[in-house]
Amino acid sequence: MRPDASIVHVDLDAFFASVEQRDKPSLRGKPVVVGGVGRRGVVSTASYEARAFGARSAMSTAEARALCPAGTAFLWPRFEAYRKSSLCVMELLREVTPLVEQVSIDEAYLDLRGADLPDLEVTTVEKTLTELTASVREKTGGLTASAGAASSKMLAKIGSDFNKPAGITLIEPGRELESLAPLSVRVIGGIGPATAARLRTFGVETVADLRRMDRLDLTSVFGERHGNSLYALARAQDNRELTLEREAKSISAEETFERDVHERVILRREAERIAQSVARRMDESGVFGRTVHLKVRLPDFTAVTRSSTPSAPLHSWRDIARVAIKLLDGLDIPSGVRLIGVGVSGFVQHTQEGLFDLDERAEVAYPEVTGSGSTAMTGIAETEANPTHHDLSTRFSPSPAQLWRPGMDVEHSEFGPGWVWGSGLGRVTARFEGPKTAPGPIKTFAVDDENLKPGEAPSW
Ligand code: TTP
Ligand code: MG
Repeated sequence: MRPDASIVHVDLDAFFASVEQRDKPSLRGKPVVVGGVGRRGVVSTASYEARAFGARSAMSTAEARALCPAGTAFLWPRFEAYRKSSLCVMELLREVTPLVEQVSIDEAYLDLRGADLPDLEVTTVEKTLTELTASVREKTGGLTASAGAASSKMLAKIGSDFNKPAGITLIEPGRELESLAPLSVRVIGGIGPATAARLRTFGVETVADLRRMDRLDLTSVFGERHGNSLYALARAQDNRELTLEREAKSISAEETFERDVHERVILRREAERIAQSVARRMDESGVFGRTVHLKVRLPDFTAVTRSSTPSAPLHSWRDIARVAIKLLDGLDIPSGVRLIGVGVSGFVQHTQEGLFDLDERAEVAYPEVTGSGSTAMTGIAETEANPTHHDLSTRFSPSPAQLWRPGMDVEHSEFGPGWVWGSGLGRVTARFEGPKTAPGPIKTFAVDDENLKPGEAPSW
């Protein structure tokens, strides 16, 4: 523990949902749920308005739908938009101090010892946090951050969580234990619902209660490692420094063949096998990757590389293999291949496994000719327009290549930029507004209307 509150933790509030509300002015102040919107979808995050109804990260979207009122927006994630905002915030943090440890897309630790400050007194640190969160709000077009400052990482993180959203909390050096004592043990990172429930059976609710437990009791109940760490955390013992080295920037694997391979089928199979090993390692690190790289070495040892960045981050080996094989199919390799490699870079940290394990087919708004059952509307239109019967004739229309997912950015040749509000029954409804406009008009088009195209994440 440091003698000063020079460790800061910054975490954006309802990050994905706040970006949606910034970019879609008609959703400001309204319940917004971001995640997989299909039958097996999982909530990534909910706006604070939706949290009031009980919607939470990691809950099934079906459950969130049951909890939230009609008119709640259920949107697919737009990673490109989140990444742009995240980059902007991380840049601002690095202006305060070069000592920044980014821990996820919306969260980082800062070491103020690297900042250009006259001192590290409580008032100076507080002023720094106020200015920092104000500049985040200004430079991101209105996103809010919460921040905590303290003498250790553990306490800085507790601080940033303490007064969310848009809260600043400084835990005064020397008063750590007394600040922590009345709080629920759940504030301590590493104490999840299971540990908390177990502790409750011993009458432990607060950190003060936890401090009354013997080390021996803790280790006999929770095991040596976990028990000792609980003992230390209850005493705010945390000497971790920031980890400044970036984690691995890419994960890749390659295979050299015993002979030069000409057969595409073998190359594709090998690409799949390598994708599986890459995906396994990504899984172990809990990351999704944005860019897939393919490397091919020809018999004369020249290397050919190609890469592709799909619109959403990938984590399943099938998706990685699909992109790699597409790259492979685009190569002209008459002389055969000596070596093939597949890699993934541009990692996004995810706390939750299988989060975007999307059931693509469940999301296709227009069933294929062989599809059974009726067409489902997806998106907000489902709750707001409440279609009572389905036009079965759309079942027999050719399935369009373009999937209009609720929330995605679009561009219309006449109406300009907007986003998909809902789709179904051969139609797509878009709302034409952006971060810098007032709430805009809603228009409906045929799904194959040539004037409507997928758009880019807007600038704010
Ligand atoms: P968090 O910072 O945990 O959550 P949050 O920013 O949405 O809300 P809070 O105000 O409580 O900080 O996560 C950041 C983003 O990461 C979140 O907006 C969406 C994504 N995420 C998931 O995709 N799945 C999850 O289970 C969690 C917790 C977050
Ligand atoms: Mg957050």
